[in-house]
Amino acid sequence: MKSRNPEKPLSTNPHLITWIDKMVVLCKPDRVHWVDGSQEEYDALCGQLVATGTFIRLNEKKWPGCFLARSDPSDVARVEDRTFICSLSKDSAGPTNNWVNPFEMKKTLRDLFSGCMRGRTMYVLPFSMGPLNSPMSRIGVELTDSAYVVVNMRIMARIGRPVIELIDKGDRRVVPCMHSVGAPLSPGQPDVPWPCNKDRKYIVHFPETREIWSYGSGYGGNALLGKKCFALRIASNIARDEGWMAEHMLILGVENPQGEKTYVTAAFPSACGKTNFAMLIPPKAFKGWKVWTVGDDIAWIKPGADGRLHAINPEAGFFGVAPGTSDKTNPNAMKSLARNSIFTNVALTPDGGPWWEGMTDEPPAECLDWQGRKWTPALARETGVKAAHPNARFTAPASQCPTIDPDWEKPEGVPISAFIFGGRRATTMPLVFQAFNWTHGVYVGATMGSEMTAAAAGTVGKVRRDPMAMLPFCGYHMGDYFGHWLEMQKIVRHLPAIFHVNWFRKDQDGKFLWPGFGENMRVLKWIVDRVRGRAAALKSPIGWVPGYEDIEWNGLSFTREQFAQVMAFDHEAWTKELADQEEFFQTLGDRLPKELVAERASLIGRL
Ligand code: SAT
Ligand code: MN
Repeated sequence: MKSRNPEKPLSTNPHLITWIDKMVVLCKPDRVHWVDGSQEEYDALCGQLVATGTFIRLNEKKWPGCFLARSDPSDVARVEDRTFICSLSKDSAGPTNNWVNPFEMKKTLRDLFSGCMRGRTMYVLPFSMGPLNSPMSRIGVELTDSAYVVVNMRIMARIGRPVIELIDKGDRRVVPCMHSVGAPLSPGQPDVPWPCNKDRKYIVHFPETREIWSYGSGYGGNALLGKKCFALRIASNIARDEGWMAEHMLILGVENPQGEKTYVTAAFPSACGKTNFAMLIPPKAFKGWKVWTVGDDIAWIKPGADGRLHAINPEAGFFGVAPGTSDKTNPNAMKSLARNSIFTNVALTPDGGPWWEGMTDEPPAECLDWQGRKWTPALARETGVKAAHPNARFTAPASQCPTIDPDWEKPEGVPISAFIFGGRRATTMPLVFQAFNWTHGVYVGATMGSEMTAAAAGTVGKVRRDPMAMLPFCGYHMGDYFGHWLEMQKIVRHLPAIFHVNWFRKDQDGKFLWPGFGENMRVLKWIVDRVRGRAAALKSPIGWVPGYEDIEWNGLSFTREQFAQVMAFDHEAWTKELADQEEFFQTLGDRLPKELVAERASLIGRL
């Protein structure tokens, strides 16, 4: 059968056209639409989503260009148990990834995708991860039957015609990304606002052939394939092969009153405050200090000609957690999402605005919850029901962030001086410490732990090992990934210093010991001063730590005792921590680099 595509292809690339033709035959969409990425097309698609009930247009006066979507209650987060790394050998995927033989999986997918787009439009969505003119950028084409995905991807990536131009030059490898919500329509069957497949979801990666196939979900990282699937799982494979790093890290620049700028990246697991940290506003006492935002989720990091590591943000937007975001906690995020943004699974106020827990001091007297049911504060008190889903998200253009760094789209990226690791830990981990050296830093990242959040389906609150915040995102064997980190010290002349932070330590009564948010600037300043050789530190068994005097306290009353508490070294907790770390290391078998075994031995010695 020849292509059912009546629309003229935007590309002349024969490989691309052949692949699309094949996929049209497989998926049998009613129509094919080539996404040009224009404003007119975006507006038309949003209009269509309003007409089909997927989108609700928000109050145009208060929320210009904004829409609200409610997902199916079964499709609200990433599905890690349905995420697969189908490398040729099981061993390459490693014990932390689900693996299925790629030939078997291809067969499964072929069956699933057969006719899966019946009654729907297949959108041909070309996208670039990274600025179009950056040598560090990578290109993909997502074939999707979801218009919701197309409009979200237009915010999250560079899409459309300019990307086709790059593809048509013919010298760029394209990552093919198949996506279907897995809900074909028979003739005359009415559509639902959030089509998905409740029972069968597959988020599949083929590292060797660099392909992504996603079926059954329309939500976030499951469906916006440029994000976690490409920019982390596939890119981590490419990066290992080519000697760079694809990391789950925010990127920010700290400018001091003298105008000196220092860039750092930070790896925290999903929903642990990366967006807040990336948009931090220094406390009043930090006159003349500024924090600039480069990215809030993913960093592609490559050795530059100057012997330093340089990072780009492969994304163009923020897909941030809404609950807890407010003018107090993150005014820059609030300004970023004030217009031209898409809200998914938040509540709807009577005057046509979005709302979520923590957005305002006073909840609205009444609203519709994320599933469109009536919600009141009284009802919430009685039943505990939330107005917004805990993993409700905003999709907002990065260019709208008031603190977006003037260099955020610089093709060669920004030079990185420090890597920061951190998790959500009620106990054990101090506010901050610095690794003794690169290898020790890799050990610190490799042993990271964090309480689980609503960003993934699963148990919320349980501590799990999440090395470098990459557990759900590393597209190959975690032991080899640690090896790659260690390798980097052989190819990078001026390595960043490595730090670990924990904003979430609690006292015996469950109260946070550290105020967090803007006050994190005090820790950030110490980090910057350390890498600039201006701050002192004390040697502790776990790394270099600041003394009380080494932190700037101007404007915050935080006593020596409080500092001692948030920095406290708890021998018993660390004994347990080490046992837990060891249990994780054991799962990696002989792929665990010897250097990390040695680091562990010296840590035990120091304790
Ligand atoms: O993967 S998502 O993009 O849905 C969000 C996250 O988990 O960080
Ligand atoms: Mn993330």
